[in-house]
Amino acid sequence: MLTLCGFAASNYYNKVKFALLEKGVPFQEELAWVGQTDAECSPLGKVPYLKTAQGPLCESAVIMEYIEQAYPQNPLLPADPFAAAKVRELVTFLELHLELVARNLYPEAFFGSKVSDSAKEKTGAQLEKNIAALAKLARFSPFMAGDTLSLADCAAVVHLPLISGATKIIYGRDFLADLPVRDYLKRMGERATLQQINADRKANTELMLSRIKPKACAASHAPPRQRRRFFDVHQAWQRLWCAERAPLMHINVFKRLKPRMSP
Ligand SMILES: N[C@@H](CCC(=O)N[C@@H](CS)C(=O)NCC(=O)O)C(=O)O
Repeated sequence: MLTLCGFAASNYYNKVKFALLEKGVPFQEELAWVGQTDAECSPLGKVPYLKTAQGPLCESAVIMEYIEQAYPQNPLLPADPFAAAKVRELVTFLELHLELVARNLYPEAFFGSKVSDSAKEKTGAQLEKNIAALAKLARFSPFMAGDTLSLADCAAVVHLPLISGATKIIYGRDFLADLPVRDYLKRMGERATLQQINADRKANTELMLSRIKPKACAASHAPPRQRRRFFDVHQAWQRLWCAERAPLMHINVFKRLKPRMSP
């Protein structure tokens, strides 16, 4: 059986998990926090990675293609080569031009750290341009690529809420507000598969925060700045839970915060 490794607060982990659930492929999950990954499976220490009977695979895009080929049931790519390429185009846009750009904002948006004004300005301009371009490609009718659920939806349901949340917090405005993203996510949220992902993500986020809490509390003698940073992180998550539907995180930043919170 396939084993999906990583943690359920990760957007890239959930992208793969959503595909497995939608396709009805049996799998088990193995918890691997950043810093505790298997270097043989994921040489860069990133999650997710997938253990198969033939060996491990990392990089979510590669994993998705593997699952699609190895388990053709309930396809998430159209049979027609051009239509399949249009789906891949959307995934690339969402990840390369939106999510990876929006990541520049996460340290301040979700982790109580600071992003410079110049970085915010540059990121904002890139996002405006790239979101306008995405609007020309995405259909939302009712799915990202048209009338069929596809790999593009697996990426969209996990990345779009993060981009909305981060831009709302940093710029006071949801950069995706002019696209029918809200309705789309609401519609997608009616799927039992996404409800499961969201519930697991919430539980895993709480677990993740509880892992740093003892350290932060033990650090009550720590400098006020360290303690404040910890509470900022908690507040950001609270804000995100209330603000919208899918708080996820970029663990690089989290990793950087941990040593600072140690006594
Ligand atoms: N390109 C990778 C990105 C995965 C990724 O960045 N995962 C984050 C968690 S959401 C991670 O593992 N970050 C830790 C790190 O980069 O060291 C993929 O698609 O699998």
